[in-house]
Amino acid sequence: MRFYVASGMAKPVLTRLLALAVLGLPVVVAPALASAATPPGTPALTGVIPAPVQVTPDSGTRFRLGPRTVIRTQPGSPEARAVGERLAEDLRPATGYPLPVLPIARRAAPSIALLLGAGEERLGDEGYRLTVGASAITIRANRPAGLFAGTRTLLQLLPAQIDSPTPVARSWVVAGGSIVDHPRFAYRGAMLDLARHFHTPDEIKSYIDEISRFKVNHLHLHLSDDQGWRIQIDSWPRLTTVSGGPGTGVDGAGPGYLTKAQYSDLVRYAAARFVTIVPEIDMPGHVNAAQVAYPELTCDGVAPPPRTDTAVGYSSLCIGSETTYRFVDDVLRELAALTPGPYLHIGGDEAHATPEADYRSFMARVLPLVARHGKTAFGWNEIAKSPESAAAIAQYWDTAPANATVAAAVARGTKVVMSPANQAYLDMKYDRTTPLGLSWAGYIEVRTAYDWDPATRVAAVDEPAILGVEAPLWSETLRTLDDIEFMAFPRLPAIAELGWSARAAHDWDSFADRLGAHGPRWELRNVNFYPSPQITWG
Ligand code: TNX
Repeated sequence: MRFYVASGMAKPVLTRLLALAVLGLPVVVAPALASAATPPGTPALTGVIPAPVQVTPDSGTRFRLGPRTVIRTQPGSPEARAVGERLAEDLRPATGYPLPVLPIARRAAPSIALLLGAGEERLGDEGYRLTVGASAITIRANRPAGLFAGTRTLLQLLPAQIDSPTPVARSWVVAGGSIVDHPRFAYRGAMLDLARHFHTPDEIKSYIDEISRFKVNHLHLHLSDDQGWRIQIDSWPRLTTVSGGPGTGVDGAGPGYLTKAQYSDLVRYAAARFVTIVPEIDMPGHVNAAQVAYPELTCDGVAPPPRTDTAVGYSSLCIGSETTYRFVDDVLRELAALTPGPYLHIGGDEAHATPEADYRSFMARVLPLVARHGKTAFGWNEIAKSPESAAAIAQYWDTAPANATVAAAVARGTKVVMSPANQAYLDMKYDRTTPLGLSWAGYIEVRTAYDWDPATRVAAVDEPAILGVEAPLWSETLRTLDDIEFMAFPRLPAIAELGWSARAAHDWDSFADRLGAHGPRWELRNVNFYPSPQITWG
Protein backbone atom coordinates (compact mmCIF):
# COMPACT_ATOMS: atom_id res chain seq x y z
CA MET A 1 0.00 0.00 0.00
CA ARG A 2 1.24 3.46 -0.94
CA PHE A 3 0.08 6.84 0.20
CA TYR A 4 0.47 9.83 -2.02
CA VAL A 5 1.09 13.20 -0.50
CA ALA A 6 -0.37 15.89 -2.64
CA SER A 7 0.57 19.48 -2.00
CA GLY A 8 -2.11 21.50 -0.30
CA MET A 9 -3.31 18.54 1.80
CA ALA A 10 -4.68 19.47 5.17
CA LYS A 11 -2.17 19.28 8.02
CA PRO A 12 -3.85 16.46 10.01
CA VAL A 13 -3.83 14.24 6.93
CA LEU A 14 -0.14 14.91 6.51
CA THR A 15 0.55 14.09 10.13
CA ARG A 16 -1.27 10.77 9.78
CA LEU A 17 0.71 9.95 6.64
CA LEU A 18 3.93 10.76 8.42
CA ALA A 19 2.86 8.41 11.20
CA LEU A 20 2.34 5.69 8.57
CA ALA A 21 5.81 6.36 7.28
CA VAL A 22 7.17 5.93 10.77
CA LEU A 23 5.35 2.58 10.89
CA GLY A 24 7.41 1.55 7.88
CA LEU A 25 4.77 1.95 5.17
CA PRO A 26 6.06 3.70 2.00
CA VAL A 27 5.06 7.34 1.44
CA VAL A 28 5.74 8.76 -1.98
CA VAL A 29 5.83 12.48 -2.51
CA ALA A 30 4.40 12.68 -5.98
CA PRO A 31 4.78 15.96 -7.80
CA ALA A 32 2.53 14.60 -10.54
CA LEU A 33 -0.26 14.34 -8.05
CA ALA A 34 0.43 17.73 -6.60
CA SER A 35 -1.97 18.93 -9.25
CA ALA A 36 -4.69 17.18 -7.28
CA ALA A 37 -4.43 20.20 -5.01
CA THR A 38 -4.87 22.65 -7.85
CA PRO A 39 -8.13 22.26 -9.74
CA PRO A 40 -7.94 21.16 -13.37
CA GLY A 41 -7.23 24.07 -15.65
CA THR A 42 -4.83 25.78 -13.27
CA PRO A 43 -1.91 26.86 -15.47
CA ALA A 44 1.62 25.90 -14.51
CA LEU A 45 3.85 28.73 -13.33
CA THR A 46 6.11 27.86 -16.26
CA GLY A 47 3.44 28.44 -18.90
CA VAL A 48 3.93 32.15 -19.46
CA ILE A 49 4.63 33.92 -22.80
CA PRO A 50 7.13 35.61 -23.04
CA ALA A 51 9.14 33.10 -21.00
CA PRO A 52 10.27 34.78 -17.76
CA VAL A 53 13.89 34.95 -16.65
CA GLN A 54 13.42 32.69 -13.63
CA VAL A 55 10.48 30.56 -12.49
CA THR A 56 10.48 28.69 -9.18
CA PRO A 57 7.33 26.63 -8.66
CA ASP A 58 6.36 25.73 -5.11
CA SER A 59 3.92 22.85 -5.22
CA GLY A 60 3.41 23.18 -1.47
CA THR A 61 1.34 26.33 -1.81
CA ARG A 62 -1.19 28.07 -4.01
CA PHE A 63 -3.41 31.13 -3.96
CA ARG A 64 -7.16 31.09 -4.33
CA LEU A 65 -8.73 34.22 -5.73
CA GLY A 66 -12.06 34.60 -3.96
CA PRO A 67 -14.92 36.97 -3.30
CA ARG A 68 -12.97 38.55 -0.42
CA THR A 69 -9.78 39.13 -2.37
CA VAL A 70 -8.61 42.72 -2.47
CA ILE A 71 -6.07 44.40 -4.70
CA ARG A 72 -3.66 46.45 -2.63
CA THR A 73 -1.42 48.99 -4.25
CA GLN A 74 1.60 51.00 -3.15
CA PRO A 75 0.33 53.87 -0.95
CA GLY A 76 0.97 57.27 -2.41
CA SER A 77 1.41 56.01 -5.95
CA PRO A 78 -1.39 56.94 -8.36
CA GLU A 79 0.43 54.93 -11.07
CA ALA A 80 0.41 51.76 -8.98
CA ARG A 81 -3.23 52.38 -8.17
CA ALA A 82 -4.00 52.75 -11.89
CA VAL A 83 -2.29 49.43 -12.60
CA GLY A 84 -4.36 47.90 -9.81
CA GLU A 85 -7.57 49.31 -11.28
CA ARG A 86 -6.66 47.93 -14.69
CA LEU A 87 -6.03 44.49 -13.19
CA ALA A 88 -9.36 44.64 -11.35
CA GLU A 89 -11.11 45.50 -14.63
CA ASP A 90 -9.49 42.45 -16.22
CA LEU A 91 -10.49 40.11 -13.36
CA ARG A 92 -14.02 41.26 -12.49
CA PRO A 93 -16.04 40.10 -15.54
CA ALA A 94 -15.16 36.39 -15.27
CA THR A 95 -14.98 36.13 -11.48
CA GLY A 96 -17.89 38.41 -10.66
CA TYR A 97 -15.91 39.42 -7.51
CA PRO A 98 -15.79 43.04 -6.35
CA LEU A 99 -11.96 43.12 -6.11
CA PRO A 100 -11.70 46.54 -4.47
CA VAL A 101 -8.46 48.42 -5.07
CA LEU A 102 -7.13 49.68 -1.74
CA PRO A 103 -4.02 51.31 -0.38
CA ILE A 104 -1.73 48.76 1.17
CA ALA A 105 -2.27 49.43 4.85
CA ARG A 106 -6.06 49.20 5.20
CA ARG A 107 -6.94 45.67 6.39
CA ALA A 108 -5.88 42.07 6.20
CA ALA A 109 -7.61 39.88 3.61
CA PRO A 110 -6.42 37.66 0.80
CA SER A 111 -4.70 40.11 -1.44
CA ILE A 112 -2.97 40.79 -4.68
CA ALA A 113 -0.37 43.39 -3.70
CA LEU A 114 1.30 45.69 -6.23
CA LEU A 115 4.31 47.24 -4.54
CA LEU A 116 6.95 49.67 -5.73
CA GLY A 117 10.49 49.85 -4.46
CA ALA A 118 11.55 46.31 -5.24
CA GLY A 119 15.11 47.30 -4.46
CA GLU A 120 16.44 44.96 -7.12
CA GLU A 121 18.48 46.74 -9.71
CA ARG A 122 18.41 43.88 -12.19
CA LEU A 123 14.64 44.29 -12.58
CA GLY A 124 15.25 47.63 -14.32
CA ASP A 125 12.26 49.77 -15.32
CA GLU A 126 10.06 46.99 -16.67
CA GLY A 127 10.98 43.95 -14.59
CA TYR A 128 9.08 42.52 -11.63
CA ARG A 129 9.16 39.83 -8.99
CA LEU A 130 5.92 37.91 -8.56
CA THR A 131 5.38 35.70 -5.52
CA VAL A 132 2.37 33.42 -5.10
CA GLY A 133 1.73 32.35 -1.51
CA ALA A 134 -1.34 31.03 0.28
CA SER A 135 -2.62 34.38 1.50
CA ALA A 136 -1.21 36.78 -1.05
CA ILE A 137 0.14 37.28 -4.51
CA THR A 138 2.77 39.99 -4.39
CA ILE A 139 4.16 41.80 -7.40
CA ARG A 140 7.15 44.03 -6.67
CA ALA A 141 8.80 46.30 -9.19
CA ASN A 142 11.02 49.36 -9.37
CA ARG A 143 8.63 51.21 -11.64
CA PRO A 144 4.89 51.10 -12.52
CA ALA A 145 5.75 49.56 -15.91
CA GLY A 146 7.14 46.56 -14.05
CA LEU A 147 3.96 46.26 -11.99
CA PHE A 148 1.92 46.26 -15.19
CA ALA A 149 4.16 43.59 -16.73
CA GLY A 150 3.69 41.50 -13.59
CA THR A 151 -0.10 41.81 -13.88
CA ARG A 152 0.08 40.60 -17.51
CA THR A 153 1.94 37.54 -16.25
CA LEU A 154 -0.63 37.00 -13.51
CA LEU A 155 -3.48 36.97 -16.05
CA GLN A 156 -1.79 34.04 -17.82
CA LEU A 157 -1.40 32.20 -14.49
CA LEU A 158 -5.16 32.18 -13.90
CA PRO A 159 -7.35 29.57 -15.60
CA ALA A 160 -8.25 30.41 -19.22
CA GLN A 161 -11.85 31.16 -18.21
CA ILE A 162 -10.55 34.37 -16.60
CA ASP A 163 -10.95 35.79 -20.11
CA SER A 164 -14.68 35.11 -20.16
CA PRO A 165 -16.68 38.32 -20.56
CA THR A 166 -19.34 36.93 -18.20
CA PRO A 167 -19.08 35.29 -14.76
CA VAL A 168 -17.90 31.67 -14.63
CA ALA A 169 -18.57 29.59 -11.51
CA ARG A 170 -15.25 27.88 -10.84
CA SER A 171 -12.37 28.14 -8.44
CA TRP A 172 -9.69 30.59 -9.40
CA VAL A 173 -6.42 29.11 -8.25
CA VAL A 174 -2.91 30.32 -9.03
CA ALA A 175 -0.06 27.82 -8.65
CA GLY A 176 2.42 28.67 -5.87
CA GLY A 177 5.96 29.86 -6.32
CA SER A 178 7.82 32.85 -7.64
CA ILE A 179 8.86 34.50 -10.88
CA VAL A 180 11.67 36.98 -11.44
CA ASP A 181 11.48 38.67 -14.80
CA HIS A 182 12.92 41.49 -16.89
CA PRO A 183 13.25 42.14 -20.63
CA ARG A 184 16.16 41.36 -22.92
CA PHE A 185 15.47 44.36 -25.21
CA ALA A 186 14.01 47.76 -24.36
CA TYR A 187 11.92 47.97 -27.55
CA ARG A 188 9.25 45.39 -28.29
CA GLY A 189 7.02 46.70 -31.03
CA ALA A 190 4.05 46.07 -33.26
CA MET A 191 2.95 48.16 -36.24
CA LEU A 192 -0.41 48.89 -37.83
CA ASP A 193 -0.72 50.38 -41.33
CA LEU A 194 -3.61 52.86 -41.25
CA ALA A 195 -2.83 54.18 -44.74
CA ARG A 196 -3.71 51.21 -46.94
CA HIS A 197 -6.85 50.56 -44.91
CA PHE A 198 -7.77 52.83 -42.05
CA HIS A 199 -8.29 51.18 -38.67
CA THR A 200 -10.61 52.91 -36.21
CA PRO A 201 -9.55 54.10 -32.74
CA ASP A 202 -11.56 51.29 -31.15
CA GLU A 203 -9.81 48.70 -33.31
CA ILE A 204 -6.43 50.16 -32.42
CA LYS A 205 -7.33 50.12 -28.73
CA SER A 206 -8.32 46.50 -28.95
CA TYR A 207 -4.98 45.70 -30.58
CA ILE A 208 -3.16 47.61 -27.83
CA ASP A 209 -4.96 45.50 -25.22
CA GLU A 210 -3.91 42.31 -26.93
CA ILE A 211 -0.28 43.14 -27.68
CA SER A 212 0.34 44.53 -24.20
CA ARG A 213 -0.65 41.15 -22.75
CA PHE A 214 2.59 39.88 -24.28
CA LYS A 215 4.60 42.82 -22.92
CA VAL A 216 4.88 44.58 -26.28
CA ASN A 217 5.62 48.18 -25.31
CA HIS A 218 5.59 50.16 -28.59
CA LEU A 219 2.91 50.57 -31.23
CA HIS A 220 4.16 52.07 -34.49
CA LEU A 221 1.38 53.67 -36.56
CA HIS A 222 2.07 53.97 -40.30
CA LEU A 223 -0.01 57.11 -40.85
CA SER A 224 0.64 58.07 -44.46
CA ASP A 225 1.29 56.35 -47.76
CA ASP A 226 0.43 56.60 -51.43
CA GLN A 227 -3.19 55.55 -50.85
CA GLY A 228 -4.12 57.76 -47.90
CA TRP A 229 -3.19 60.26 -45.17
CA ARG A 230 -4.52 59.38 -41.71
CA ILE A 231 -3.59 62.10 -39.20
CA GLN A 232 -4.98 65.62 -38.93
CA ILE A 233 -2.38 68.31 -39.61
CA ASP A 234 -3.80 71.80 -39.00
CA SER A 235 -1.34 73.68 -41.20
CA TRP A 236 -2.05 71.40 -44.19
CA PRO A 237 -5.76 70.56 -43.73
CA ARG A 238 -6.38 69.04 -47.15
CA LEU A 239 -4.12 66.12 -46.23
CA THR A 240 -7.05 64.61 -44.37
CA THR A 241 -10.08 66.32 -45.93
CA VAL A 242 -8.92 65.11 -49.36
CA SER A 243 -6.60 62.15 -48.72
CA GLY A 244 -8.29 60.80 -45.61
CA GLY A 245 -11.73 60.98 -47.16
CA PRO A 246 -14.07 58.67 -49.05
CA GLY A 247 -12.48 56.61 -51.80
CA THR A 248 -9.01 56.53 -50.21
CA GLY A 249 -7.11 53.39 -49.29
CA VAL A 250 -6.53 50.23 -51.28
CA ASP A 251 -9.43 49.69 -53.71
CA GLY A 252 -10.86 52.92 -52.33
CA ALA A 253 -12.08 50.84 -49.42
CA GLY A 254 -10.05 52.22 -46.51
CA PRO A 255 -11.20 55.78 -45.81
CA GLY A 256 -10.77 57.61 -42.53
CA TYR A 257 -8.26 59.48 -40.43
CA LEU A 258 -7.45 60.24 -36.82
CA THR A 259 -8.31 63.69 -35.55
CA LYS A 260 -5.76 65.16 -33.19
CA ALA A 261 -8.13 64.50 -30.30
CA GLN A 262 -8.48 60.83 -31.32
CA TYR A 263 -4.73 60.48 -31.68
CA SER A 264 -4.14 62.01 -28.25
CA ASP A 265 -6.76 59.74 -26.75
CA LEU A 266 -4.95 56.75 -28.28
CA VAL A 267 -1.63 57.97 -26.88
CA ARG A 268 -3.21 58.12 -23.41
CA TYR A 269 -4.91 54.74 -23.78
CA ALA A 270 -1.63 53.18 -24.86
CA ALA A 271 0.33 54.88 -22.07
CA ALA A 272 -2.07 53.44 -19.51
CA ARG A 273 -0.94 50.02 -20.81
CA PHE A 274 2.72 51.07 -20.92
CA VAL A 275 2.71 51.18 -24.72
CA THR A 276 4.44 54.10 -26.45
CA ILE A 277 3.00 55.29 -29.76
CA VAL A 278 5.58 55.71 -32.56
CA PRO A 279 3.97 57.75 -35.37
CA GLU A 280 5.28 57.41 -38.92
CA ILE A 281 5.00 59.82 -41.82
CA ASP A 282 6.65 58.08 -44.75
CA MET A 283 8.98 60.25 -46.90
CA PRO A 284 10.40 61.09 -49.40
CA GLY A 285 8.60 58.20 -51.16
CA HIS A 286 5.11 56.82 -50.44
CA VAL A 287 3.71 60.37 -50.71
CA ASN A 288 1.14 60.19 -53.51
CA ALA A 289 -1.76 60.94 -51.16
CA ALA A 290 -0.02 64.08 -49.87
CA GLN A 291 0.60 65.23 -53.46
CA VAL A 292 -3.01 64.63 -54.44
CA ALA A 293 -4.00 67.03 -51.66
CA TYR A 294 -1.14 69.50 -52.31
CA PRO A 295 0.20 69.53 -55.90
CA GLU A 296 2.93 71.97 -54.82
CA LEU A 297 4.65 68.95 -53.26
CA THR A 298 5.45 67.68 -56.77
CA CYS A 299 8.23 69.15 -58.92
CA ASP A 300 5.88 70.11 -61.76
CA GLY A 301 3.08 71.38 -59.55
CA VAL A 302 0.57 69.03 -61.16
CA ALA A 303 -1.56 66.90 -58.86
CA PRO A 304 -1.15 63.18 -59.58
CA PRO A 305 -4.28 61.04 -59.74
CA PRO A 306 -5.29 59.38 -56.47
CA ARG A 307 -3.98 55.83 -56.24
CA THR A 308 -5.82 52.87 -54.75
CA ASP A 309 -3.59 50.08 -56.09
CA THR A 310 -0.77 48.43 -54.14
CA ALA A 311 2.25 49.41 -56.25
CA VAL A 312 5.20 50.93 -54.38
CA GLY A 313 8.17 53.11 -55.22
CA TYR A 314 6.67 55.54 -57.76
CA SER A 315 6.15 58.77 -55.79
CA SER A 316 8.68 61.23 -54.40
CA LEU A 317 8.65 64.61 -52.72
CA CYS A 318 10.40 67.32 -54.76
CA ILE A 319 13.83 67.28 -53.12
CA GLY A 320 15.04 70.65 -54.47
CA SER A 321 11.95 72.60 -53.45
CA GLU A 322 11.77 74.66 -50.24
CA THR A 323 8.04 73.97 -50.10
CA THR A 324 8.95 70.35 -49.37
CA TYR A 325 10.91 71.34 -46.26
CA ARG A 326 8.24 73.76 -45.06
CA PHE A 327 5.76 70.88 -45.37
CA VAL A 328 8.01 68.38 -43.59
CA ASP A 329 8.81 70.86 -40.83
CA ASP A 330 5.14 71.69 -40.24
CA VAL A 331 4.10 68.04 -40.17
CA LEU A 332 6.92 66.99 -37.84
CA ARG A 333 6.29 69.96 -35.54
CA GLU A 334 2.59 69.18 -35.17
CA LEU A 335 3.26 65.46 -34.75
CA ALA A 336 6.00 66.07 -32.18
CA ALA A 337 3.67 68.30 -30.18
CA LEU A 338 1.05 65.53 -30.10
CA THR A 339 3.48 62.74 -29.25
CA PRO A 340 4.95 62.36 -25.76
CA GLY A 341 7.04 59.34 -26.81
CA PRO A 342 10.68 59.82 -27.84
CA TYR A 343 10.40 58.76 -31.50
CA LEU A 344 9.20 60.17 -34.81
CA HIS A 345 9.40 57.66 -37.68
CA ILE A 346 10.08 59.27 -41.05
CA GLY A 347 9.83 56.12 -43.18
CA GLY A 348 12.42 56.46 -45.91
CA ASP A 349 11.73 53.06 -47.50
CA GLU A 350 11.40 52.17 -51.16
CA ALA A 351 12.13 55.69 -52.43
CA HIS A 352 12.79 54.31 -55.91
CA ALA A 353 11.55 57.49 -57.58
CA THR A 354 14.05 59.61 -55.63
CA PRO A 355 17.54 59.73 -57.17
CA GLU A 356 20.21 58.43 -54.78
CA ALA A 357 21.93 61.81 -54.32
CA ASP A 358 18.58 63.49 -53.69
CA TYR A 359 17.71 60.86 -51.09
CA ARG A 360 20.92 61.60 -49.23
CA SER A 361 20.45 65.38 -49.34
CA PHE A 362 16.84 64.99 -48.20
CA MET A 363 17.87 62.85 -45.23
CA ALA A 364 20.75 65.18 -44.41
CA ARG A 365 18.14 67.91 -43.85
CA VAL A 366 15.26 65.94 -42.41
CA LEU A 367 17.00 63.59 -39.93
CA PRO A 368 18.39 66.60 -37.97
CA LEU A 369 14.98 68.28 -38.21
CA VAL A 370 13.49 65.49 -36.11
CA ALA A 371 16.05 66.23 -33.39
CA ARG A 372 15.19 69.92 -33.59
CA HIS A 373 11.62 68.98 -32.70
CA GLY A 374 12.97 67.18 -29.65
CA LYS A 375 12.62 63.63 -30.94
CA THR A 376 14.81 60.73 -31.97
CA ALA A 377 14.47 59.86 -35.64
CA PHE A 378 13.34 56.40 -36.64
CA GLY A 379 13.34 55.16 -40.23
CA TRP A 380 13.32 52.01 -42.34
CA ASN A 381 16.80 50.57 -42.96
CA GLU A 382 17.36 52.71 -46.09
CA ILE A 383 18.08 55.68 -43.82
CA ALA A 384 21.39 53.94 -43.02
CA LYS A 385 22.61 55.38 -46.34
CA SER A 386 22.71 58.78 -44.66
CA PRO A 387 25.59 59.62 -42.30
CA GLU A 388 23.01 61.65 -40.35
CA SER A 389 21.41 58.37 -39.27
CA ALA A 390 24.11 57.90 -36.60
CA ALA A 391 21.74 59.32 -33.99
CA ALA A 392 18.71 57.51 -35.42
CA ILE A 393 17.04 54.12 -35.15
CA ALA A 394 17.08 52.03 -38.34
CA GLN A 395 14.31 49.48 -38.68
CA TYR A 396 15.71 46.44 -40.49
CA TRP A 397 13.09 45.07 -42.89
CA ASP A 398 15.54 43.54 -45.34
CA THR A 399 15.48 39.75 -45.63
CA ALA A 400 19.24 39.36 -46.20
CA PRO A 401 21.60 38.00 -43.54
CA ALA A 402 24.02 40.84 -44.26
CA ASN A 403 23.63 44.46 -45.30
CA ALA A 404 26.84 46.44 -45.66
CA THR A 405 25.08 49.81 -45.48
CA VAL A 406 23.36 48.96 -42.22
CA ALA A 407 26.56 47.42 -40.81
CA ALA A 408 28.45 50.65 -41.61
CA ALA A 409 25.74 52.75 -39.96
CA VAL A 410 25.87 50.55 -36.87
CA ALA A 411 29.61 51.15 -36.70
CA ARG A 412 28.78 54.89 -36.63
CA GLY A 413 26.33 54.46 -33.78
CA THR A 414 22.97 53.79 -35.42
CA LYS A 415 20.75 51.54 -33.32
CA VAL A 416 18.59 48.89 -34.95
CA VAL A 417 15.10 47.51 -34.47
CA MET A 418 14.83 44.12 -36.14
CA SER A 419 11.83 43.42 -38.40
CA PRO A 420 13.25 41.08 -41.08
CA ALA A 421 10.36 40.77 -43.53
CA ASN A 422 10.68 37.01 -43.98
CA GLN A 423 10.27 36.40 -40.24
CA ALA A 424 8.67 39.38 -38.54
CA TYR A 425 6.18 40.64 -41.16
CA LEU A 426 2.74 39.70 -39.92
CA ASP A 427 1.20 40.50 -43.31
CA MET A 428 2.97 37.56 -44.97
CA LYS A 429 0.73 34.54 -45.49
CA TYR A 430 1.22 31.60 -43.13
CA ASP A 431 1.22 29.21 -46.06
CA ARG A 432 -0.07 28.88 -49.60
CA THR A 433 -3.66 28.56 -48.42
CA THR A 434 -3.87 31.66 -46.20
CA PRO A 435 -6.78 33.76 -47.54
CA LEU A 436 -5.26 37.12 -46.51
CA GLY A 437 -1.83 38.68 -46.77
CA LEU A 438 1.04 38.89 -49.23
CA SER A 439 3.89 36.49 -49.96
CA TRP A 440 6.71 38.56 -51.47
CA ALA A 441 8.96 37.77 -48.49
CA GLY A 442 7.79 34.15 -48.27
CA TYR A 443 5.36 32.22 -46.13
CA ILE A 444 5.74 32.66 -42.39
CA GLU A 445 4.41 29.85 -40.23
CA VAL A 446 4.63 30.26 -36.46
CA ARG A 447 7.92 28.42 -36.20
CA THR A 448 9.51 30.63 -38.87
CA ALA A 449 8.36 33.70 -36.93
CA TYR A 450 9.86 32.26 -33.73
CA ASP A 451 13.08 30.54 -34.76
CA TRP A 452 15.59 33.34 -35.14
CA ASP A 453 17.70 35.50 -32.90
CA PRO A 454 17.61 39.29 -33.23
CA ALA A 455 21.26 39.55 -32.21
CA THR A 456 22.66 37.09 -34.77
CA ARG A 457 20.23 37.61 -37.65
CA VAL A 458 22.34 40.21 -39.50
CA ALA A 459 26.13 40.17 -39.78
CA ALA A 460 27.86 42.89 -37.75
CA VAL A 461 24.57 43.95 -36.17
CA ASP A 462 25.16 42.50 -32.74
CA GLU A 463 23.35 42.63 -29.41
CA PRO A 464 24.69 46.03 -28.24
CA ALA A 465 23.43 47.69 -31.46
CA ILE A 466 19.96 46.25 -31.11
CA LEU A 467 17.24 48.28 -29.47
CA GLY A 468 14.71 45.54 -30.01
CA VAL A 469 12.24 43.90 -32.38
CA GLU A 470 9.02 44.89 -34.11
CA ALA A 471 6.30 42.97 -35.91
CA PRO A 472 4.86 45.17 -38.70
CA LEU A 473 1.41 44.43 -40.09
CA TRP A 474 0.87 46.07 -43.50
CA SER A 475 -2.77 46.31 -44.45
CA GLU A 476 -2.99 46.07 -48.25
CA THR A 477 -5.21 42.97 -47.82
CA LEU A 478 -6.64 43.67 -44.38
CA ARG A 479 -9.80 45.57 -43.61
CA THR A 480 -11.38 44.48 -40.35
CA LEU A 481 -10.13 43.86 -36.83
CA ASP A 482 -10.81 40.17 -37.48
CA ASP A 483 -8.37 40.35 -40.41
CA ILE A 484 -5.72 42.05 -38.27
CA GLU A 485 -6.08 39.50 -35.49
CA PHE A 486 -5.97 36.54 -37.87
CA MET A 487 -2.57 37.66 -39.15
CA ALA A 488 -1.17 38.79 -35.78
CA PHE A 489 -2.13 35.80 -33.70
CA PRO A 490 -0.34 33.56 -33.03
CA ARG A 491 2.78 35.11 -34.57
CA LEU A 492 2.83 38.32 -32.54
CA PRO A 493 3.53 36.37 -29.30
CA ALA A 494 6.50 34.73 -31.07
CA ILE A 495 8.05 38.11 -31.85
CA ALA A 496 7.16 39.35 -28.36
CA GLU A 497 9.09 36.45 -26.84
CA LEU A 498 12.12 37.22 -29.02
CA GLY A 499 12.03 40.77 -27.70
CA TRP A 500 11.50 40.03 -24.02
CA SER A 501 12.91 36.62 -23.12
CA ALA A 502 16.55 35.76 -22.55
CA ARG A 503 18.37 34.13 -25.45
CA ALA A 504 18.92 31.06 -23.26
CA ALA A 505 15.15 30.60 -22.88
CA HIS A 506 14.66 30.19 -26.64
CA ASP A 507 13.03 26.79 -27.16
CA TRP A 508 10.51 26.01 -29.90
CA ASP A 509 8.98 22.96 -28.17
CA SER A 510 8.44 24.92 -24.99
CA PHE A 511 7.05 27.92 -26.88
CA ALA A 512 4.69 25.78 -28.95
CA ASP A 513 3.43 24.13 -25.80
CA ARG A 514 2.86 27.44 -24.02
CA LEU A 515 1.25 28.98 -27.11
CA GLY A 516 -1.37 26.23 -27.36
CA ALA A 517 -2.93 27.43 -24.12
CA HIS A 518 -3.75 30.79 -25.71
CA GLY A 519 -6.24 29.37 -28.21
CA PRO A 520 -9.07 29.06 -25.66
CA ARG A 521 -8.15 32.44 -24.21
CA TRP A 522 -8.41 34.16 -27.60
CA GLU A 523 -11.72 32.42 -28.19
CA LEU A 524 -13.08 33.69 -24.89
CA ARG A 525 -11.87 37.22 -25.64
CA ASN A 526 -13.37 37.01 -29.11
CA VAL A 527 -9.95 37.50 -30.70
CA ASN A 528 -9.57 35.88 -34.11
CA PHE A 529 -6.47 33.76 -34.68
CA TYR A 530 -4.96 31.32 -37.14
CA PRO A 531 -5.14 27.82 -35.66
CA SER A 532 -1.71 26.81 -36.94
CA PRO A 533 -1.27 23.05 -37.45
CA GLN A 534 2.18 23.44 -35.87
CA ILE A 535 0.50 23.96 -32.50
CA THR A 536 -1.59 21.67 -30.30
CA TRP A 537 -4.36 23.99 -29.23
CA GLY A 538 -6.31 23.96 -25.98
C1 TNX B 1 7.13 46.78 -48.23
S1 TNX B 1 8.71 47.04 -45.99
C2 TNX B 1 6.84 48.04 -47.74
C3 TNX B 1 5.44 48.45 -47.61
C4 TNX B 1 4.50 47.36 -48.00
C5 TNX B 1 5.02 46.04 -47.51
C6 TNX B 1 4.10 44.91 -47.74
C7 TNX B 1 8.56 48.51 -46.22
C8 TNX B 1 9.34 49.35 -45.35
N1 TNX B 1 7.73 48.89 -47.19
O1 TNX B 1 5.22 49.61 -48.38
O2 TNX B 1 3.26 47.64 -47.46
O3 TNX B 1 6.24 45.78 -48.17
O4 TNX B 1 4.57 43.74 -47.15
